[in-house]
Amino acid sequence: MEMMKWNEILLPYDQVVNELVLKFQGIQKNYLLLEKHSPIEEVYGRVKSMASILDKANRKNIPMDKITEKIEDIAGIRIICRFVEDINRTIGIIRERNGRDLKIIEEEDYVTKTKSSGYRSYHVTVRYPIITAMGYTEVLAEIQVRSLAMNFWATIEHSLKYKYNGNMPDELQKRLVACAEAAFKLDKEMSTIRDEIMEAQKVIQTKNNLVDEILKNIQSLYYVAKVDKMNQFNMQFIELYQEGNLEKLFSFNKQLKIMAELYKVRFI
Ligand code: 0O2
Repeated sequence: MEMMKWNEILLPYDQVVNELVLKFQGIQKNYLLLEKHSPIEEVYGRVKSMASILDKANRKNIPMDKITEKIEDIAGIRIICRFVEDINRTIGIIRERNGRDLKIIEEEDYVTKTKSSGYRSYHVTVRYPIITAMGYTEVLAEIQVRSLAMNFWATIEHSLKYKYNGNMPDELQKRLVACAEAAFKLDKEMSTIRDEIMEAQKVIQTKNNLVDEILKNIQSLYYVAKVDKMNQFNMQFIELYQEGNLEKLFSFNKQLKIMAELYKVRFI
């Protein structure tokens, strides 16, 4: 297969990865704005390298003209969740899209059916429609959903796999399986203090959103209020911010809103 053809083959995958990453990041952002716990902690994606595609084709005896049909993870999306419980919620989000902007082809549950390597993750293979400069097409993409601990383990194990090129010493393999069990235990422990962690996360998000709002409100008042008054507000804000008391920050924002009414400024 010529070089140019590869570029054409991989072109839609690049766009699929970008679109899907953006969509899941959008959902994560929604949760943060609504000050709710987001099941999605982080999203990223990649197009499989040509070398890795060829390796897999070789390993699985896939003919060159069947690569896009048979290799399901040329476009790969990884969604990382803070807690194991969030994995199911995230899968629910993906299932909600089924028949809308994507079609689910297959689900593989390596969270409950752990691989012999110790690997845990939930894989959803989807068919995703896309329009590129070359026209309409549909390509396969693999969405991997896993917890932070599962991701930590998989990342380390993956690089070791590369290092040993399929000949990892038995002893190391055993230790990795033990590490996977430790990561699983960590996930279970974290789940027991989930409510407390989520509460702390909510307080941080409320504070971030409030600070954003205050700063935008101060900015709007700058155009109409007296400079001295605004400098005073700025100083007051810095003091309150350093003190970190949410109640005081809320009532300071109220003051800004009263002032906005006086000056007839439209606030957020
Ligand atoms: P990359 O892109 O470098 O991550 P199988 O024949 O079923 O074992 P298959 O057909 O490749 O594997 O499908 P599967 O099981 O869905 O695996 C696809 C991807 O899942 C892999 O991509 C890995 O990203 C991840 N994965 C699966 N098993 C393991 C594992 O034991 N350890 C780690 N770290 N990751 C795993 P690739 O092909 O490895 O490439």
